[in-house]
Amino acid sequence: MKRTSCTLLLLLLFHCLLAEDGYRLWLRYDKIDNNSLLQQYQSAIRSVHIAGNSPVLMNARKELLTGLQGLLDTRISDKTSLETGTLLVATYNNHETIRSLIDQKDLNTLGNEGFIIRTVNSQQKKMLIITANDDAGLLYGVFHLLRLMQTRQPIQQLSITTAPAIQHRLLNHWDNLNRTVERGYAGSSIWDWHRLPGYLDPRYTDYARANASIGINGTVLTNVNANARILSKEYLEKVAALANVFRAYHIKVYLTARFSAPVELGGLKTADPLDPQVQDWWKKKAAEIYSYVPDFGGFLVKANSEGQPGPQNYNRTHADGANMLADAVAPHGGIVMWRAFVYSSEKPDDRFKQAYDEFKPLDGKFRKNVVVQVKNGPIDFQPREPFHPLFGAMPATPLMMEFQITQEYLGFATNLVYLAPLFKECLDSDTYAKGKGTTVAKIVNGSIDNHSLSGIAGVSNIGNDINWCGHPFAQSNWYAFGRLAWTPSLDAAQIANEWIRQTFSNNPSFVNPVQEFMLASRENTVQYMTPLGLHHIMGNSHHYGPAPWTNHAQRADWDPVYYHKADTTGIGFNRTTTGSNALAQYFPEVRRQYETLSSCPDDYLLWFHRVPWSYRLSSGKTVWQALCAQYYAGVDAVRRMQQTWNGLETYVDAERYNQVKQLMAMQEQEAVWWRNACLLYFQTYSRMPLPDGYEPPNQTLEYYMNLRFPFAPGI
Ligand code: BDP
Repeated sequence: MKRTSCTLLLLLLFHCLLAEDGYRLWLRYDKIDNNSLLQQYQSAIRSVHIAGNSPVLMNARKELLTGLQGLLDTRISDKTSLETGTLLVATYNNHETIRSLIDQKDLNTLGNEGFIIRTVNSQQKKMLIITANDDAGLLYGVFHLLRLMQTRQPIQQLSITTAPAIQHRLLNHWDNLNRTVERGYAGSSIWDWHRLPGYLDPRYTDYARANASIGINGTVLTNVNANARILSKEYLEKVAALANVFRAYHIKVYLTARFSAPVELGGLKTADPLDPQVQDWWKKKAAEIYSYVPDFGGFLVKANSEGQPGPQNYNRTHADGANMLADAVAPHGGIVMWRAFVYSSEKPDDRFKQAYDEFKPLDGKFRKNVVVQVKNGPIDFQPREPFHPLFGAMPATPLMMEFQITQEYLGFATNLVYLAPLFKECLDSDTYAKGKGTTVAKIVNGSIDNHSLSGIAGVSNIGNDINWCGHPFAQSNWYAFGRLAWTPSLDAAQIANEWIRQTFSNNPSFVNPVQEFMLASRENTVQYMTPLGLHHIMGNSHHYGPAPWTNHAQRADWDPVYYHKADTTGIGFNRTTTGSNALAQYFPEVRRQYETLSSCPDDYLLWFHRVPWSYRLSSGKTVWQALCAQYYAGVDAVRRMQQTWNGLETYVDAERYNQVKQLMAMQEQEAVWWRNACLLYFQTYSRMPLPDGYEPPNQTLEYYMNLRFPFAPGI
């Protein structure tokens, strides 16, 4: 009896240890289950030697030894002697053998973050080398090698040289000091401000490991709708404690600066950027911040946008505001990321146009350490948006990309939507700014206009949920963001493939179908939410679910009716010369493509054109028929995805299998909700029937219009 309960207890303990709650993300390092591959790996890496002892290198070492021990199921020792099977990790300058085996020229283009992984032969000894100019590169190289092994790639004959295309690769946390997260769907903020700096949650280290593993080198800790208190001594001590953890993973800390802080914190009468006292206040504040965090990255600023204070309160320009802050951090090597997400309720003009109209005239007027941070599209992180017309329009100013990883407009944390195709669609868009091939990616990496400053930011989807991101598959969006920030030319399929293998399983019977539905998931979501170029038709303020009927916000451009403009004569926003003429902000090649009805892709139709309900698309369907077809196809695709998942039970741990299954059931219901609500509403204008054969909506329009969500997350 006693023995049985003991065994049961042990079994339970064992189960708990193995429980896949998603906490380990893509860094699981479970034993390689293929024996011949295991042997190959074991013979390729028999010992390691890591030369140096900086904090970054010590973390690289720890990760490498933990990873190898897990994957190879044997203890790998760290030995100084070089033998066959040694994995040597050292900077070029720090190891004689590396200098004798690698040509220094090969490191010329690597900067301080790039690395080389190479199989070499030295005095008949076959070894593996990870080298770089700097320890940061070694850390990234170690993670890369572990990724190769986790994804079961051959490592016998490696020759890899890689460096990041973009300099600043940042997460933006929209986290508030009270631990709520604006547009956060994965619990509370992971920053436990109350217990900082005394208590360092181990999560901070795991957060840093995860980011370093995908090349993210900076984090903005606080919400763009900023609280000045973060700049107080009390909070700077807490920030410093986080920075100390992150520094050893080559991650810099940045903060959002509330423009009115000199008034709120400093007791000044004004925050006018041209006022010497205000300038002085920021200089002293910057010096104070650097006394706590010597490698502080700089400020991210949302100014004169959605009620935030800014230089325009004092009749100054965005450049005046940005430059003042830039001067304050410049002596310490900091940067200012000034957001271009501005639109004003006083202006009657199309919201699409406002950021361009305000910022383009300021091109060339910013200090060298300012980068203007532009959202991927001109409105706001919609399921599909055309690229922002500012990309390519400000050659004298570095422009940083802002993507949203958290799914504010893409189904929160209940919808499985893999975002790499969305990110790629934007990065690969051709702006034609300097002729054909001037892609958004080339503007952002600074290569087109020779900017030494470059950056990319992703609004984080991380919270204190045990699996970090709420939906197990939402982790893939954090992962994809990092991988694309390092190499924007990577393929969305490759990234999905890597992520699935590391996060779930290497079994092709699992990898292939999952990869397939991940890759289709964004397009499917567009179909059941906003097909044919519809945009911003979700519930006001919380943005949960459809509400195309809403027309009562304080501002017209917060209302869905502003964007779809449906009535009995037609649907869509005319942004051509006969409408708002927003298209004039693009270079002619882009403009012409969108402006001409026959060449405007269906995907963007209602972004740029207003058409009658009977307008025929190239498929021969009318707009109404195409809308119906897309909404129904989107729901069907979710159902197919559910079926696929149901067939994969044997390849997944029970915890994650069931979690995903339940979330997919919610996604199906939400997709049906979107489809029914939107079609019933638009039908009141099209006055056309649903084409034959479609399942009829199971609720009335009135039912959908009466749904209320006072406690929707993320507000
Ligand atoms: C919108 C969000 C809002 C953000 C704003 C921004 O709804 O919560 O504060 O963007 O980016 O997407 O500043």
